[in-house]
Amino acid sequence: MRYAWLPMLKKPVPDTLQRPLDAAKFEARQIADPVCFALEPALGEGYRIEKAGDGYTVAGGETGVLYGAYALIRALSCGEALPEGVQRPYYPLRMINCWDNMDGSIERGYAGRSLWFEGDAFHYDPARIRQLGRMLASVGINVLCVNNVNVHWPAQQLIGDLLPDLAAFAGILRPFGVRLMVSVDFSMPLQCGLDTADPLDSRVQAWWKQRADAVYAAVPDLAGFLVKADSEHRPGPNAYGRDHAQGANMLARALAPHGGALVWRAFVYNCLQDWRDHSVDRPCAAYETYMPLDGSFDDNVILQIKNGPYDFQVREPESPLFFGLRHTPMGLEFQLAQEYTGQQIDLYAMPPLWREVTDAIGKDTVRAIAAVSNLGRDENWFGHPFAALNLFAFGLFAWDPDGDPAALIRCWARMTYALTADQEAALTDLLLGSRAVYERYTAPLGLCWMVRPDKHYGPSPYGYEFQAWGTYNRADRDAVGVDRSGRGTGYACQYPPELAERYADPEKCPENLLLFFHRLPYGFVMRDGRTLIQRIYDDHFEGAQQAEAMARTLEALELPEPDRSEAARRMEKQLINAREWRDVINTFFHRFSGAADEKGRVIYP
Ligand code: GCV
Repeated sequence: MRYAWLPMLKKPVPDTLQRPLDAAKFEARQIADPVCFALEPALGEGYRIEKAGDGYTVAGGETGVLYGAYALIRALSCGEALPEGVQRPYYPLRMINCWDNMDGSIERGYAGRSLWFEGDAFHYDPARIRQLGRMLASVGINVLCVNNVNVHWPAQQLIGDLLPDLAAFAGILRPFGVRLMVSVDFSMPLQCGLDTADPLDSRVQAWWKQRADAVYAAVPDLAGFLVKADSEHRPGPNAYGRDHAQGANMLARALAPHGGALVWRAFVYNCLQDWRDHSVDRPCAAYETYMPLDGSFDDNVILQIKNGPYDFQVREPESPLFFGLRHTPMGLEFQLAQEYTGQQIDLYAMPPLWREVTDAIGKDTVRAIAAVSNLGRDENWFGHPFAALNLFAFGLFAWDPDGDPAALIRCWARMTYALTADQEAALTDLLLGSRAVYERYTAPLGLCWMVRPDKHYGPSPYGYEFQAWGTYNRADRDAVGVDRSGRGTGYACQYPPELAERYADPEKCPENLLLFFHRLPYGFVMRDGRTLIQRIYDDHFEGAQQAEAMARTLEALELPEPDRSEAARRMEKQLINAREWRDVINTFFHRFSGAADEKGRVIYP
């Protein structure tokens, strides 16, 4: 069992740890001695580190001392200055959402089976779960949602018969400052003898209140419930003619006496759309649902919104809800599992994406930050050894969203491998540029959904075209894309005026979103004078070429085994994928447009 970063922490964690302070003392002794701890409860998750003679003093609140110990370890192992003054996390809720099913599978999981479920029960190696707690604490992640937002039987029982098991699991993570959250099924009262799950029915309200009381009796520090409702066939309040505020508030009121949060996902759209119907446009859906409800949610509700209006596509604009909602507590949802971005085979380092999003929406627009986990039971936890970076950097980003993406990547590289300065710089650059390369060979210019249906790996430009998911590129012999300006579906009008105007004008729209917002003829002239079709060809050819260059860089890094072989094996697959994307997409558009490549490269007939 390898610990993805901090390789110097070789010792397993004793199972006697009870509190974050115990864990902090244990961790600090692995690297720096003497380290003294001063418990200052008022600092909460915050900490302060000071040099004291030959050693250090770490002062902090109950969990802050643990975070301080890890910050000290990071600073010492990266050769960086100690953080000055009191450090506090920017976002109080820094959560991973684990889409783990109780049969042991993980929805969109690319690193093996669940670390804690198997055979419809909790089933885990406690030592490994302690390592997990350690790994999460080392980057400040403080909440883990234990089960898939698609709640499949018997996961409903996590807040029923399985409560003792949930409590035992929570107990293992508690010393690491990690609290649990549970995804719940809105229709659960129906499965427990009531004839309705209507949120305005007093019996339903009483049922949830009694459930919440029982849950908190077993797990007093539970972070709350996470809910996917009226989304992709999940039950929700709409079935009873109730809106999402009514649904969310009913659950929130059951949790409120216990200090729990109700995290309600805004991933709501019609997944039974008729592709023939051009009047419905999926990206419009969430805004249409939630804007009229602004101000109606209780204080302990957090509306968790995916970064873009679709679904973790390679390039999307930020969800317009972040700009529109004024009186609703919001959470921002990213996905570390690379569902549409290479599935932990292709390299795709995410820190630049997160920074782009918080810069665009304003980091203080949201009060919580969550990411779909990329963890699994694989020996190295992540499938691709470099996919560890995304979890590592996510935790630190959630702590300090002003962190520089390149610095986060460099820090991970330094803590994970003993590289020369040149190798470290090469690995940092490789990862920093990996997102742009992936975007280029797969989906440049904001064209979404040209991916193989269901699996979501590899190209299939027609795969989602005639389906019910609301995912169309509408390519024909003249043009490609959907007009989302006011002349078209009107999606661009959901943004504040200045942004709306920019997005709605093809001359002003950021080029990387051009085909997200516009339907354009292949002869459309881009800002640098190239035609749209030529730009599509160029990007795919150049993206695949850049992937080849990445493979050469990787080889030259001479990483230690087993990471070297594992990364090389995955890179071979990435190259196959990149060539496939290049050729399929170029051929697709060549067949429609009939336009030759100006540079005479091979486009298959
Ligand atoms: C958990 C996408 C994924 C689904 C996922 C869903 C969601 O549609 O493909 O696997 O379901 O998003 O975020 O709820």
